[in-house]
Amino acid sequence: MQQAYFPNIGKVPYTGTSSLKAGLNFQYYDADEVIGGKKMRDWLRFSVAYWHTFGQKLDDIFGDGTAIRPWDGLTGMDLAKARVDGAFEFFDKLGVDFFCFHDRDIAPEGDTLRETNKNLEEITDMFVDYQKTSHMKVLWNTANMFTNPRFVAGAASSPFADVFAFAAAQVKEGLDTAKKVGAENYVFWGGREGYESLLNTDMKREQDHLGQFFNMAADYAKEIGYTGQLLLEPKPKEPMMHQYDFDAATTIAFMKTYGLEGTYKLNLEGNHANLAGHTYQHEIRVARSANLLGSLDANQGDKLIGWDLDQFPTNLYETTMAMYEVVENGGLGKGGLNFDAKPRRSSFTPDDMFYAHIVGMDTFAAGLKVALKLKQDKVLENFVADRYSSYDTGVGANIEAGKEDFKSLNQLVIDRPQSDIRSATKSGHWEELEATLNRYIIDTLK
Ligand code: XLS
Ligand code: NI
Ligand code: NI
Repeated sequence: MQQAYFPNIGKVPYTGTSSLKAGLNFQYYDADEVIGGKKMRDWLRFSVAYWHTFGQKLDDIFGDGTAIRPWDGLTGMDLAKARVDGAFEFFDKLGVDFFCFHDRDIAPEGDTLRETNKNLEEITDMFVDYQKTSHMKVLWNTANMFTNPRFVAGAASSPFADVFAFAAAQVKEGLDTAKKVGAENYVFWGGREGYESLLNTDMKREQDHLGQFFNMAADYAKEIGYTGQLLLEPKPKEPMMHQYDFDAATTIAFMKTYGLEGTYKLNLEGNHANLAGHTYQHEIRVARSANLLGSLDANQGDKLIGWDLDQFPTNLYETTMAMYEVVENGGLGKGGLNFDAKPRRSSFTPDDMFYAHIVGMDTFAAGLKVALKLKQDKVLENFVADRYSSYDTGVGANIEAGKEDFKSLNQLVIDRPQSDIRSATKSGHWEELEATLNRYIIDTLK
């Protein structure tokens, strides 16, 4: 490391909850503490998103970037290299084990793809060197196929065959990169894989091309012996009016249509869930039920602005329920929690980069603690088991065993009076469960 990019910041320590004031310390995240049979770092597998943390200028559609960064003033490959040095200092001081990047986050584009790849490889050589002297791993890498104007109408779903070829070449390099840096996953987020208007779109043809593209990618990964997990990241819209990988359920249907369930899993993001009209927990539950939970992009949206804001996660209820699903899943396997999040435009100093990650990590660590306690006491399991217990014996068990039909069931209920059938249902006690959840959060974190 040539110079310190964050000279005023040391390694972020774990201090526990002795102070009410937050600072450059963790109050809940104690990386090596074993809870629920695993170290916290292994439950949570935190990852820093290269684009937001080292690329963001913190601009918005009405205003220029506000970010003050140690590499301001540099350009081109000098900027790219300074960011690598700064990034590895940041990872080390924050105490994370993983990072994620798009190809275009780490190096500038040249005039041809060949020149672009050369720039990219110079930077990934630096990654590989740093990986030898640190414990840092790549959670996933991906191809940015939405910024360059050639992707105006999509990448693999573009109406233009040459653009499909460019996308293929870019993902080929992406998978080679994944193998080179040992990425545990490779992600496809279909930034512009959707449409703006059906008036000019052949939806079936675009989806067929996209399905074919994912199969070609899986074939190439196999051919080069890349063994990481391939992931699709659903999002309903933005920048397109409609994105084909709308949400977990839609993407699973797409995967089944194009024979991708054996080779791909899902990467799910909190803010994307909200844009699709779901909770984060819903999306994770859908994936988990289908055995397709791959990895998580950790961020949150805002009730007051309906857009992909990529806020750092600070909502304890959301992180508790997300971690509840992760605990039920037995962990995240090769996946992790990638902070696809940026500080607000008004939080523009370099130490905000630390504060933002610290609150995200602590909020997920706190959520993990509550989730494990809920699970240990079987609070929800017992309630849910009782709620469905009529399927454990008698006619319920017969239905599940396929031993009943419409005629036999008709026979069973045709003469039963209304007063009698009311006694067959039970209250869901939603509010009572929420009160219990409040108690668990307050008591576990005190
Ligand atoms: C955008 C997506 C993007 C992916 C990676 O909304 O979340 O950041 O995670 O391309
Ligand atoms: Ni997003
Ligand atoms: Ni994302």
